Amino acid sequence: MKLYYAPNACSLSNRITLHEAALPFESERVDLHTGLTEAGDPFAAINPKGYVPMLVLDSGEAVTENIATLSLIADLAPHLLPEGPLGRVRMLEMLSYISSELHIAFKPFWHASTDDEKAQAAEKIGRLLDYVDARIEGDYLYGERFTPADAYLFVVLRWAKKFDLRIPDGLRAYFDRAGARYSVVLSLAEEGLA
Ligand SMILES: N[C@@H](CCC(=O)N[C@@H](CS)C(=O)NCC(=O)O)C(=O)O
Repeated sequence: MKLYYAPNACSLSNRITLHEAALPFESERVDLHTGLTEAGDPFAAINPKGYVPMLVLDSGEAVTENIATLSLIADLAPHLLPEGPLGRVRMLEMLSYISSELHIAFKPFWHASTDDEKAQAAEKIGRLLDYVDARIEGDYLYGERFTPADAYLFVVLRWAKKFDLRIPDGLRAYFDRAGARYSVVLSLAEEGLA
């Protein structure tokens, strides 16, 4: 399997989850500014969407969209799913919340925007994180098991720290716990973020 990634992007959650799953994979960096891969190929020719993550299976089939790629890894390593009969649904529920509510709310911090837009986004992100904070069930989102949703949440919390946004106390402790995991330490080192 091959992961196309950009350092510090949401693709980091795939790298962390692949390590949690102990699945072998290779990776290739994409420069999102030049649109070129590490090998010098135009990424748009590989993924017309032009963004990461993209997973290419050994069969040659490509999968994009973080919710789909993280779900795929969980399908290959079901021990990563939250426990219980609704485990997979709970994971999808949280991945969707992180992707379509939280992740997207960071847009003004990544792209040109006014101070007012940034202030509104900061307030919204704080509210969205409060919701997550109130639902942490143990060490991680669903208890003691670190799931793909935890990997994605960790990445979003990294962004919140980077942009100096308010992070609820519970999630600060959560961030430190997640950051100490071997899969996370390894992934950060591999992306040159340690
Ligand atoms: N809908 C996509 C969004 C992925 C996304 O926003 N990727 C960002 C990095 S976190 C990216 O590659 N942006 C570059 C671009 O859009 O040109 C998903 O959920 O996977």
